[in-house]
Amino acid sequence: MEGKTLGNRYELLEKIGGGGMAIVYKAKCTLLNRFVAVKILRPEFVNDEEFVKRFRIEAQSAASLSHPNIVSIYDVGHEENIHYIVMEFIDGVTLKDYINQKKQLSWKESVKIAVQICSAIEHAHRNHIVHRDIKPHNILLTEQGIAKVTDFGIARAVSSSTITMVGSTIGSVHYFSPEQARGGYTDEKSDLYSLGIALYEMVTGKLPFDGETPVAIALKHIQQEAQQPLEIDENIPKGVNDIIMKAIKKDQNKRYQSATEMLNDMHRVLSEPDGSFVIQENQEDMPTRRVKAISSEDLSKKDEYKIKDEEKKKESKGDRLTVWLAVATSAIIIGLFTYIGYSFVYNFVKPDEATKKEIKVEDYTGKSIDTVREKLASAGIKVKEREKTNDKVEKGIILDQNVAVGNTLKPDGNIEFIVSSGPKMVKMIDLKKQDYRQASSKVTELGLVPRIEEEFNETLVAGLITRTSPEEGEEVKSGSEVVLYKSKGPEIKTTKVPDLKGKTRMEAQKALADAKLTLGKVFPEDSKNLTDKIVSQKPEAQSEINEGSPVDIYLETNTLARKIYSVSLALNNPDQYKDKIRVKVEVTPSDTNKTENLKDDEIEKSRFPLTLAIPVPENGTTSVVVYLDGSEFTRFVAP
Ligand code: 3AM
Repeated sequence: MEGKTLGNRYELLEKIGGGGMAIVYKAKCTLLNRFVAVKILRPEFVNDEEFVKRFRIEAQSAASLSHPNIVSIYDVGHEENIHYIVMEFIDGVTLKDYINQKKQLSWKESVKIAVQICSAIEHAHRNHIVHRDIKPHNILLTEQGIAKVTDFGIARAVSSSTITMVGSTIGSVHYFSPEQARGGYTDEKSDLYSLGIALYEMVTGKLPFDGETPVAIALKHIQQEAQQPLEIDENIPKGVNDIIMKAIKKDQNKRYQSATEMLNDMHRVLSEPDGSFVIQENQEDMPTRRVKAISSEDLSKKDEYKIKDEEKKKESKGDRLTVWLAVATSAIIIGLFTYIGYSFVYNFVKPDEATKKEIKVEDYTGKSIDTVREKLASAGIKVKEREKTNDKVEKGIILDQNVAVGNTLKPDGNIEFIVSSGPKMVKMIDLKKQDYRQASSKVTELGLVPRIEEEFNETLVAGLITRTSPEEGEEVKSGSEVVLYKSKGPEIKTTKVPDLKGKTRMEAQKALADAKLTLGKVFPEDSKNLTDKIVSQKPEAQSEINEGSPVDIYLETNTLARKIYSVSLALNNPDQYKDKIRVKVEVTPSDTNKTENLKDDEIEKSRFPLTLAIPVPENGTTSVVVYLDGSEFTRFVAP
């Protein structure tokens, strides 16, 4: 295969891998001069027409997905017996290889990867595409740590018969939901189950259900309870454990009901790893409850002890408090008396000199440190300062002082002030193109308050941040609001369909681009005898449709190939005719056996002998009848 060019533009460079269903090549698109990955369906599937058809349809619908965590599909095609999908080329490894390499990932890294997979799943589900084969082999990790899910919707093409046919696809059974293992109804929740298993594998390095045969594994998905990740590794936070256990519930109704729900919990667990926020449906049904009932006596005893202990603690705490209060009150009373006594004695005995130098301490709070420092310094007092951030008080204003108002300070005395350094400032970070929930929690972590506003964006999918206010790098007061602009996706505008009839394909493409539309399917699909001329279109010209929608075109089918045979027609007796003669020529080609008028015109007598161009089928003949002024003149068979 290497060296072969598909679709006139994809030059296969090297084989990079092979899954159960297809072989993947690195290729170069010579038209756009970029690397792509080309996935070629294995020959054993090619003869299954139904399979090939579904493969194409699914690949085409998956091609409509555009998301940073989904491998983009560029093209789907076939040539002779080669069916292929052209995809974005990812320079990286599969998540399976990554797990095998590292054995076990940290909970944080695992959740960060799972968040990306889940937002890809969320986007696909919004577009009514269920993956059905989420597994670490189908997730590619770029060097920058970006996870990209591949093979969206393609699993639907793989019927159960093909799964048993190809040994390596059996690998998927480790990630199959119980309903898939049972061959039951699969839906969005099945993808979330598989993601749960993948997350389990990432954090523990183990698969929850394993066995000798695919059937044994499938049975375990259906019947066996998984061991909790926390029991395998106690360092796994409770929140992560709970998310996994909810995602892999046997009963579809007890699982996460949407990717969005699971995504919300995963975002939350990043900042509250040990939180108990994962809502478990129908707790009463949980098998652990009976276990609790058995040991209820023990539990209540323990509780009793605990309560007693706490009461004791409280009591002793109470005793200590009384002692402290008594000590403090006595100290205040003693202090007060000493002060009164001292002032009294002092007023009588103070020397004049001393009065001049001592200063009475005022309330300095709310004043500028510069002014106060100057004043106190001139009285010889040493001023110490400590800075503290304060959201409400301007920089340089005194917040507190360590010597109380009314006390006196001697010339070499000390006073310490706490001075405001203004509000705590936070530097805004770059959040563009990030998921809005992730961006929100980052803003909260910075000590700011996020507010979400929605807006249309031509390039970013719904849910990603388009811009922020304040912008990256700006300094803002801690606790202030940050507006996160969340993309609603491109604004859908409508446009009028241009009339494509009579145009060539190229002209149509240009007219469609001008009207912000795209070229849809070209019919008839497989005919060889096509003229580059459009005969009809769908939707019709002048209809109003969404911008970006496809318009299908129907090309004219070529008339059958003909050779031209010239015959000269001379009048036997010219005088018999007037100046103008009505000439009618009927031809019947042998391949269609349909009689058509080749000519039916008034012709000047002077143009005789008249040359007739008779179309003759490649390997056949054409019967010709000539009428002059309404009566048969001659009939012959050409050539
Ligand atoms: O067989 P390994 O794990 O080395 O990385 C994918 C995997 O490699 C690679 O093809 C193999 C079978 O899936 N692969 C799949 N899609 C790819 C893509 N879009 C890809 N490599 C690059 N870009």
